[in-house]
Amino acid sequence: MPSNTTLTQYLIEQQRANGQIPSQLRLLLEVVSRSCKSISLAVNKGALGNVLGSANSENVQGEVQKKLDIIANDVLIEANEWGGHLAAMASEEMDSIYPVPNRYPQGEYLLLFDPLDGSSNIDVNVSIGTIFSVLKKPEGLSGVTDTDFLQAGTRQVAAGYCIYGPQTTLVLTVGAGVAMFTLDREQGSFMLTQEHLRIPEDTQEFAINMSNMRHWDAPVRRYIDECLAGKEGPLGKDFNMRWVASMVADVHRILMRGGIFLYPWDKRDPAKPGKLRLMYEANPMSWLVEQAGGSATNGRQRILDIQPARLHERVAVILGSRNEVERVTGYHDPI
Ligand code: AHM
Ligand code: MG
Repeated sequence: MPSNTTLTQYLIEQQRANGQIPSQLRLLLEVVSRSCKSISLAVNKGALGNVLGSANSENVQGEVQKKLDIIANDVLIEANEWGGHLAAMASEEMDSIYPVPNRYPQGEYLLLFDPLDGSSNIDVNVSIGTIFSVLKKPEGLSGVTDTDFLQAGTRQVAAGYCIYGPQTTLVLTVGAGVAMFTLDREQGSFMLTQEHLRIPEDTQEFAINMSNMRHWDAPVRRYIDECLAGKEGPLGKDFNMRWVASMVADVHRILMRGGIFLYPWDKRDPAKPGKLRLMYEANPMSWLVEQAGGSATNGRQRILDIQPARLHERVAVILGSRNEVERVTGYHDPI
């Protein structure tokens, strides 16, 4: 049901009702949402804006950067550095943290983001998105270092994503459930279109990159084999499969109608805990999923409880409908 509530109104109402959103945090979330509007415009222009294709550079994890990865990163930095609400930012696309320059006032929040998730889909016109997570800078010390960012996901004070798909949609939590806002391009505003999102506890839809099957570990192989066995198998139900290869799009579908998403540890590079990044992807998405009644683990422990050791740390991810996530987690040895 469309409403007349803008994102700004929603945040102010949350501030009044729950004391959930201090004004600096509200400012931060509004600036992030404005950045997402700009990124959405650039994404929509595509070839007309000369924004497609490779930037001929690599990020810290050795991945080739697309032009739009860099444009989105710059938009978020430029919009957020001067407002006085942040101490520093960290991005999947930058080697090190970006402390707010001395010429601007310093705030108490830390912003982390994957500026454009689903990079492999940019040039083929498939949904992509921006994922963000907000932490508070630990009190006491002046200046800001990497260590200030190394906080477990349970310490997030806000998290969300904006998906650039058939609609541009912002999904947000500040710890009081999950709300969804759709960009009204005529008005230039994000309008509240759904509140209190709930993920059904059961599902018959899984999302995994099946081409990696031969590299999976036994518990994940067992679970997917059981899904594929359908009604006649031990789970007693038929499953459907989806894999967009944009985490934002797969998680969005799960928030809308349930499902289970897996990007598990695999044997291709045994030293690598997973593909997805803990701080930029897994933590914000896990908090959203939990806030909507779902569950998120790395197979052996709750993702939000993981104490990060490094900024660009990777992690295995299993998230979505609670009963299925618990089932496959139960197939793993606990830590
Ligand atoms: P990115 O942040 O560089 O775009 O990589 C993360 C993406 C996720 O959005 C998606 O779930 C996954 O990588 C897809 O990986 P694969 O191509 O191995 O299926
Ligand atoms: Mg990503």
